[in-house]
Amino acid sequence: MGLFGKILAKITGTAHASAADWEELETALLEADLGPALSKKIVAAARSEKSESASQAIAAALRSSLSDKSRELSGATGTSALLIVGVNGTGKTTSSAKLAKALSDDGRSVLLAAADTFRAAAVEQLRTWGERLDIDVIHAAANADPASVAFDAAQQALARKIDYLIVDTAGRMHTKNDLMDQLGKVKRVVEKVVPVTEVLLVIDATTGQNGLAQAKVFAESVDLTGIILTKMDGSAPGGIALGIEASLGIPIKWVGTGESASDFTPFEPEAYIQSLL
Ligand SMILES: Nc1nc2c(ncn2[C@@H]2O[C@H](COP(=O)(O)OP(=O)(O)O)[C@@H](O)[C@H]2O)c(=O)[nH]1
Ligand SMILES: [Mg+2]
Repeated sequence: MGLFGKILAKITGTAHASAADWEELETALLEADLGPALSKKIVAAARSEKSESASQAIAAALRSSLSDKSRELSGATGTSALLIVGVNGTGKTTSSAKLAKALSDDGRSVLLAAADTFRAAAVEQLRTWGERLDIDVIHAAANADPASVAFDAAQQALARKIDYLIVDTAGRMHTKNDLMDQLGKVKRVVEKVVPVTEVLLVIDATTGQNGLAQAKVFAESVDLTGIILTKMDGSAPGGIALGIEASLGIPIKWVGTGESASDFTPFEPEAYIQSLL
């Protein structure tokens, strides 16, 4: 039984769900990280229906809260650059490697760029992934300018006729403005060489509403094209996916479900809704 299964069974089974039942449903939705506005909307949708169809009404409300934008990864003819952005620890580096593997398994040529030059360990981490996956990683010495690493990588990707350049970026700097300026600069220099077809924000599902707040900050500063939702294998109730799409309208494109390279799947809206119910 999914997250709301128990309370749904209760509401659906009775002729008249009580006020307490509706409250219980709203609490269950809040606990699942849907956020207050969306939880209220879904309860209202369910209450407007007869009890027998309450679960269909909820499914419909959940479905309509998801983004209707394409979840396909967009690419250009020739080389496309994908920027991976987000707060430290959310899973940017791991997701960059996972995405590289997914595209490579799909027959595409891939190059990785280690543009989080603020921590030597971050560069090493991506290089280790590259060795393991047999995918080249463009890197520079620690503390090099991230934009120059990205620019160099873009030139190499173009010269080598690579399909996808995946740029792993830094997640923290002195101030939010520094970070956003840096991301803007990385994007601009890459665009001088190849089109940036995706800016993917990585969100850690276990951070709940805090992850949503982070997403809003990034969405205000950079044009995000999609989300990679990580750590969906953990204790996260997973409702955050709905909260994000309902409030930002940015489609979740990929989901991380573990620490190994193959723990990565495209987001399937219908299967996701069924798992919640
Ligand atoms: N369980 C789980 N762990 C993950 C997932 N994605 C990343 N991690 C772990 O989260 C930690 C931070 O990941 P990292 O890629 O270094 O984050 P970054 O700072 O954003 O680059 C690492 O220990 C990863 O193995 C996921 O989908 N599931
Ligand atoms: Mg990293």
